[in-house]
Amino acid sequence: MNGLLILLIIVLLGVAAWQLSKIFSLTQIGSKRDDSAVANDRDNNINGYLMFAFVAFIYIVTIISFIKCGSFVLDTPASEHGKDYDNLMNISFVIIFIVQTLTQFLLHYFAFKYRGKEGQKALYFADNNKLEAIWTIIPVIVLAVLILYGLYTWNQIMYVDEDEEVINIELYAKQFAWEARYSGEDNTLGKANVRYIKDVNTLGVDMADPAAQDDKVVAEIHLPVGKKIHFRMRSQDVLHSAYMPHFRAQMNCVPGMVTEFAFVPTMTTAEMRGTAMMMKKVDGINKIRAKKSLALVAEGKPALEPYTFDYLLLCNKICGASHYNMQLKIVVESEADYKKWLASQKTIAATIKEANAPKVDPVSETAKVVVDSTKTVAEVVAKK
Ligand SMILES: [Cu+2]
Repeated sequence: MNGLLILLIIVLLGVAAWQLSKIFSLTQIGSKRDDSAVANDRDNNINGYLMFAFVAFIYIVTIISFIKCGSFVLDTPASEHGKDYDNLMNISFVIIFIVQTLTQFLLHYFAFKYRGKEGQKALYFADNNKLEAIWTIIPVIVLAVLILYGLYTWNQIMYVDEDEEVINIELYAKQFAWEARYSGEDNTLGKANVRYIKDVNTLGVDMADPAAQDDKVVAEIHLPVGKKIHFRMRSQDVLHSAYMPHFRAQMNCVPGMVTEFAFVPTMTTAEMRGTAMMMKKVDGINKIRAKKSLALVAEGKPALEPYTFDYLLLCNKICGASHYNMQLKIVVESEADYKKWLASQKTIAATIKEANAPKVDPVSETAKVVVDSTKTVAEVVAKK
C-alpha cells in the first residue's frame, strides 16, 4: 500500500512539473530566443567546460577513494607466495592508474579544445597509420607482459610438488558454515560423499575407507608456521569460495567437484597481531566499538567486547541470506603448539562411536536391579 502511494505521489509530482514547464513556456512568448534546436556557441562552451568538470570529478573521486579506503588494503602477506601475488597486483594497479589518469585527461581535454564553434568545420582523416600503430602496439605489448607475468605467477602459486611433505586439510562449505577435516596420522583424507551424510557425520565421510578412520573434523583451523598446507575444497549445496585474504588465497568451492589450493603460512597469529599496521587497525576498530558501546550502555544494553585480530577463512561468493556468517577462525602457531592442539582433537570414528553408544541411564538401571533381584548388576549390564 505504501509503495502504491509513493508511486502515485511521484506520478502527480511529474504531472505538476510538466504543467509548470508549460506555464513557463507560455510566459516566454514574445521574448527573443533561439528556437533553432541547433547548438550555438554558448551551448558548445557549456558542454566544453562540463567536459573539464567531469574529468575533475573523476580525479576527485579517485583521490577521495585513496584517502578513505587506502587503509583497508592488507599489509604484509602472511604466506610465502603472498609477495608475488602482491607484486602482480601492485604492478597492475600502477599501470591502470597511469593509463586511466592520462587517457581520461586527453579524452576530456580534446573534447574541450575542439568544441564546436560557429563557422568552424571539423577536419576529416580517413586514417592515420602512425597513430593506429601507436595505440595498437603499445597496449598489445603492455597487456602481453601483464598476462604472461600473471600466468607465470599463477602457475608458481598453484604448483604443488607431489613428493613434497604437505599437511592435507579439507575445507567443507555449506549454507552457512565452514567445516574443516584433518587427514590424521596417515596424512590421507578418507573418501567422502554427500550421500554418506548422517547424524554427526556432517561431512559425509565414507567410514568404510581405512584412510578415513583417523580423520578429524574440527571447529577451527590450526596451521603450523613454515609448513606447506594443501587444502582441498568441497561444497555441499551451492557455489562458495574459500577466501583467506591474509594468506592471499582464494578458491571456489563447487558442488560435485574437489578444488585445491596450497600455501605456506609465514607469520603466526601472534606475529601478525604485533605488526604496526595491524595494531593501528585493531586500535581503530576498538575506537569505533568503544563509541558504539557508549550508545549501547546508554540504552541499557551490554557493551561490545574489544576486538582482537584473528586470521579468518571467509566465503567470497554471495551464496545466500547468511553468507556473511560463513567464517572460520584460523590460528597459525609453532609446530609444537599445532601438534599439541591436533592431538587433543577427536577422530570422526570416535565421534560417531560416541554418538551411537547406547545411553546408560543410571536411575532406570538401578531400578531394574532392584526389581529383578534374581540377577546381579554385572548380568544386567552385560545383557544391555
Ligand atoms: Cu558461501
